[in-house]
Amino acid sequence: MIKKVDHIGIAVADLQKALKLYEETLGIKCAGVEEVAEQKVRTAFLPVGDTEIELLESTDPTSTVARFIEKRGEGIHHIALRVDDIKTALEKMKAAGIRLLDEVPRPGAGGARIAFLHPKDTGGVLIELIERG
Ligand code: CMX
Repeated sequence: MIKKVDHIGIAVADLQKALKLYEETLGIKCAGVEEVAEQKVRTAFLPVGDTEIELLESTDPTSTVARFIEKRGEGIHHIALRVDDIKTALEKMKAAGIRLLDEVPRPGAGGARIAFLHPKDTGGVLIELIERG
């Protein structure tokens, strides 16, 4: 069911400052920045090999990313796993007793369809399932 690690989401307090580290110090080129209004975040995608790093900066103090940084500080926020059929994948997760944070997939950055699983049911890791068109 899982095709690959699509991306690793990292919560950052200041996107420009984080990009300086990733681009200038680590030498990873940013492929684009996009605002996901529904999630109240600005995201930067940095392809690395077969996967990507997604930097997430909150655009509103009430966003989930702002709350995450307030509680836990900056750092790895989620792991996104690519699936071919997100609807079937969600049905399987639900049948396995995992709480779905999104019963119905919603739009993510880059035109993808995404849904999150509750980290309390997945060993403390926030997992995003992602289907790309
Ligand atoms: N990874 C692991 N655990 C997490 C977590 C994360 N990213 N975010 C929260 N938690 C834990 C908290 O530490 C807390 O645990 P304790 O009860 O032991 O303290 C528990 O989950 C509940 O957290 P909370 O802060 O009380 O509750 P929230 O209201 O912040 O909800 C969650 C947490 C995961 C349900 C919520 O963040 C959510 O719905 N996330 C999915 C959407 C999302 O993250 N969007 C941003 C990225 C968008 C994008 O990539 O485009």
